[in-house]
Amino acid sequence: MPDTVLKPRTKTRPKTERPKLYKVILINDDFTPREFVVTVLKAEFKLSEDQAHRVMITAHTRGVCVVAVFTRDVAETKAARATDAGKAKGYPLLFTTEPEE
Ligand code: TYC
Repeated sequence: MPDTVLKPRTKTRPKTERPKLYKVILINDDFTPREFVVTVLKAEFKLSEDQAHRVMITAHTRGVCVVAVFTRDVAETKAARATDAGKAKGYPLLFTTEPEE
């Protein structure tokens, strides 16, 4: 077709918003038994015995350890449930959350 004027097409890719992720952090204390920490990590965060043991030891020696990252809701729910599991046994076990950079 002569003199066909083509409209420039700039393809706009719809931006897929990725939800912000939150870290669940395990805090060390002097009272919660190591084995109990491992049990909670396995139950609430689906870690293997090996992974759970490594996370527990890291928190034990360094003071804190990142357990996993989730969307905000999931991170907060899991941190609260894991903290409550300790509280139910009279332990000061604590999990917190913080946004990823
Ligand atoms: N420090 C505890 C002990 O010696 C074990 C422990 C590890 C507790 C990690 C909490 O986040 C923790 N019994």
